Amino acid sequence: MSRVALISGTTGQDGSYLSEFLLDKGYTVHGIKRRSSSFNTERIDRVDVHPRDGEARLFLHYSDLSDPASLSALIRDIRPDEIYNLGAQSHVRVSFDIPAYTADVTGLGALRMLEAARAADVDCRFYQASSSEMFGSAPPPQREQTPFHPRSPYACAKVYAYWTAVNHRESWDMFCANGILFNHESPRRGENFVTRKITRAVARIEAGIQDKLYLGNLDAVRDWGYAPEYVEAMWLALQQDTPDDYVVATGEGHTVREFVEAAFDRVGLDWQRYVEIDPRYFRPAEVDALIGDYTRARRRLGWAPKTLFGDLVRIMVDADRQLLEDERMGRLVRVDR
Ligand code: NAP
Ligand code: F7E
Repeated sequence: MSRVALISGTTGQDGSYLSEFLLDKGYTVHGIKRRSSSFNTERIDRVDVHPRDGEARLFLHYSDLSDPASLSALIRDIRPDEIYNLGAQSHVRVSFDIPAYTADVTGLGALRMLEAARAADVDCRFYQASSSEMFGSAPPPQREQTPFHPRSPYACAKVYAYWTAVNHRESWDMFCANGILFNHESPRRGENFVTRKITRAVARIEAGIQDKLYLGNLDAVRDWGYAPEYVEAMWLALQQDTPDDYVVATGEGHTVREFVEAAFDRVGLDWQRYVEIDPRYFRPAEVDALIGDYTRARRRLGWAPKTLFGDLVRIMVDADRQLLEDERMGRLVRVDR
């Protein structure tokens, strides 16, 4: 019998990579997709039938983290062995514009999933997608023991979800693990996060169809890793004998300015001719520097990052150049590029 996983946020960057990872391991994967007025399954359309045996083992269901009845019904029907709660309003800047919605989906959504699992009385393990944003203004390097100091409605919601998972572990003896993941990127990254915004702009500027790139704070330091590697850490966190919380990071910090410079360098352009600062992209409260210490993940999960900053920039710029080329040639465009 194949193991059964339920993923919220299946249609997002991490959800799509995690679905592929679990299918490769022989899991049956159930994903939550939410209703939207236009297609939102582009990232996982390519994996709806698993290539190994031609048999569909990825199933998508309409539900929503704001809708407890549908979550309960789904968990009761599917009876998953593992639940990965990746769904969220995940944009930090946007969370200042829609704070109550962010708290509801990103914070209370975790509680709804946990309570639905508890009410269904299924013997399952629960992964909560926690975030380095919870550390906020705590100075680097940040590790599991570092006190949280959230700096946005998004980060506050993630702190609530983190403690709710810990509380379910302590109160109800549920197997709940938090992955405290630092920024991780890929060609599937949403286009309004800074790395993808930059790599997409570099490809368009090189092709002559964009002339400027408007950005906010170039001094922020982030620890950027490669998303396909980070989903393995999620899975590993649920394969341990006892549940715990893990920082997942590269341990390297770089400024947004360094990312810009490296991305323009890749195509032989001088970034200073194209980048302008637009204060609209500044945040009411900024997180200045996030650099993770992943010692616990390395020791206990045997996990370590393989793709570091320079390779990540290259992968993303090259993917966006290829995507643009495919679009211009009218070729079938796949998210994986
Ligand atoms: P993402 O690409 O923004 O994906 C978010 C997913 O959540 C999407 O599938 C989205 O659906 C879904 N979602 C949004 N609102 C929902 C709702 N009301 N009900 C159900 N699903 C909903 O995020 P990601 O980068 O893959 O990140 C995955 C998780 O890890 C998120 O919880 C994020 O906060 C957290 N995280 C991310 C990072 C990072 O650097 N990427 C770091 C730490 C933690 P649509 O496709 O329909 O929008
Ligand atoms: O910003 C600066 C911005 O939006 C990174 C999410 O996945 O990782 C992500 O959150 C930095 C910030 O990611 C622009 O001010 C400058 O300092 O790419 P970002 P984030 O806020 O770090 C964490 C770990 C998560 O959990 C989140 O879900 O870049 N920045 N100029 C800009 N950022 C954006 N988006 N756009 C700009 O124009």
